[in-house]
Amino acid sequence: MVQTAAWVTSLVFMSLVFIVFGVVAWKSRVKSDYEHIKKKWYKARIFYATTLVTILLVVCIYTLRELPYDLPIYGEAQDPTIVDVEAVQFGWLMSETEFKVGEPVEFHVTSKDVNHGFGIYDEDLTIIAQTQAMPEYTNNVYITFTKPGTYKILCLEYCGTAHHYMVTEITVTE
Ligand SMILES: [Cu+2]
Repeated sequence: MVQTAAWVTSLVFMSLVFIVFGVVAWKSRVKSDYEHIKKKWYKARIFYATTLVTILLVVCIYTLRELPYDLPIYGEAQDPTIVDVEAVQFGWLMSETEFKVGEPVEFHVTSKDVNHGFGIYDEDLTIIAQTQAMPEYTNNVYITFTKPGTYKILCLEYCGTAHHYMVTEITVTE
């Protein structure tokens, strides 16, 4: 169904392009005075350019003013639980693995050896947060778990022959 719709849409647009090219080619054989058309459409061009730049500026200012996006989602009044995470070939060293629903958690993620990826997965193995685990650098992940359960930490970056063993679990209780 989608494939047929894509085919039909493509054919319609290809025909349109073909027709437009044909008409332009046909018309180009006739000499005519373009001065008034030029004047009219140069004005339109300036109008569209100004409108576009204005819209883009407004959108940019509106969407980028909250940068950086990695700010904690919890309020400043709340004390987050700081968890030190160290990735090693091939496992995870974590200062804490048990959390409560609604408790703001701040993972400080680094690596002892090579680049790894720190990915938190829920019970359906859907990724809910991630960052890079890099040697000599700490990345922060802020998360407040909303559902109790056993979550998995998987390495997201191929880091060596036993990369697939880099799995650990954390538990979240009510
Ligand atoms: Cu790894």
